[in-house]
Amino acid sequence: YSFRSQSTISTPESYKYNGITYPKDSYSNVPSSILDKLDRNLHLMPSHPISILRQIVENHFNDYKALIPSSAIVSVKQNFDELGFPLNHPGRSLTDSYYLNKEYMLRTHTSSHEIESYKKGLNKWLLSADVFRRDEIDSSHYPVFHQMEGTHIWLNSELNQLNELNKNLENQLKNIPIIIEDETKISNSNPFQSHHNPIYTEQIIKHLKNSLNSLIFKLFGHHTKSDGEPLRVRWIEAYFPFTTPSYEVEVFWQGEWLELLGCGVVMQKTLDQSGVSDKSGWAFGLGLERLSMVLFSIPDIRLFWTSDSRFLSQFKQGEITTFQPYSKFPPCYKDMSFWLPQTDENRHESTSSSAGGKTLNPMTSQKQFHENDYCEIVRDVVGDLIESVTLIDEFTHPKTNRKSKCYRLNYRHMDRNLSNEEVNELQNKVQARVVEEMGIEMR
Ligand code: FA5
Ligand code: MG
Repeated sequence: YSFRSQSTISTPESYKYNGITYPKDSYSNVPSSILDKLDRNLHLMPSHPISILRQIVENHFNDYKALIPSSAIVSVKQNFDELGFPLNHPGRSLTDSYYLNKEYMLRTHTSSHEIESYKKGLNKWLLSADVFRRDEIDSSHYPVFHQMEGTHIWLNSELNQLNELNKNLENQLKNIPIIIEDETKISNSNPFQSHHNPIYTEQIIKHLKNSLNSLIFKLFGHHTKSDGEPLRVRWIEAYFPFTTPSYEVEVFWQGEWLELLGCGVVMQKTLDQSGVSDKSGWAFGLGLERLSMVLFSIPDIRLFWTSDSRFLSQFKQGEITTFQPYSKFPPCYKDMSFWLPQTDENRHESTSSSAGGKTLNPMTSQKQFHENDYCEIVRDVVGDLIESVTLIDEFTHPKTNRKSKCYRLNYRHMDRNLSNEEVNELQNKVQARVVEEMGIEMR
């Protein structure tokens, strides 16, 4: 792991948003194409699938306060520091996150709003927003997606009510065709918090599980009835710096376990920082795209961003309906083979302190190849016409030790045919940019 900078991708001269200017520095890596996404607010367009799902979850948890944060720009403090992310956590890297500058970034998760929400004195709330992560390119990854955070906390003096609350929830869950496979256990690797009364922590965990299981049944219930097979839901152990114990929930869907959300018992330190040391409870963070793709049968994550009415007109507020694909236009792929930059990185690496995680120098080992940097340039040139970028070959020259990679760029327009000339032109542009900005050499 190293804290590496991406290449000089086309970023605006300076970052201005809502009348605030964010001076650029060596961390700045938000391309204009991503900034343009800040005002799209898919989660607020009434009959967009992301928003439909948000509203269904909000209706399910109808006594929770629904919050919408005002801006995707948060401080690094909010997104990472206050939540206990160690300085060398990979999520902080410039290859994984978007920074306006050293201090401000695009939130990578809705947990970045936990503390400000607890500070409002709210005990039960849901918060939905767009989140931003640099990532690979395929049908389920897009640099912007949506999450919903949810929490329920109680005054410690009220935790004795939990037993009763759980009984009620368990009664509601009684006769539903859902198989819950609980693979979690109490263990040292996923510990309770030392100052918590374990009897109450167990009740909090039960309440978390009951609440989320009932949501999952609400969302998937109608699917299970149609094919007669009971839905399988799995709880597994997880790790997050801001919860312990921590869990992930998966559903068995079309032959695979699909991760829906992360959750856990809120770290007391988070509540202390929010001025509510006398409370404890649970939190979860749910991926809205991932759930929508399953529930509405949406095959490609780019479809959420289309303005084509053949997509948008299919959905109605309050209803989960199956997407009817309109004619898919043919793909067109082009391969690109290149030699990675010849670096003296081994020498550099051993003298640099970045590996220790203390000095975060983004310029260190700038020439190292990272796939996210490559994908970012592809997205910057090609926009949503790129469907996937796949590594299809990799090899090291036996004599020179030079490394080579071959990527297949799969182009497809959602709404029309692409001509071969058009794709060639795009491919050439990508090629010119990656050669110039990543120091790689075409083969
Ligand atoms: C988080 O982001 C934590 N903040 C969740 C959390 C909240 C834990 C509160 C504890 C308490 P994670 O990176 O696993 O965790 O993302 C949470 C969910 O977002 C995933 O389960 C998945 O549904 C969705 N998600 C994550 N990455 C992507 C992606 N690249 N594309 C689409 N959905 C994603
Ligand atoms: Mg996860």
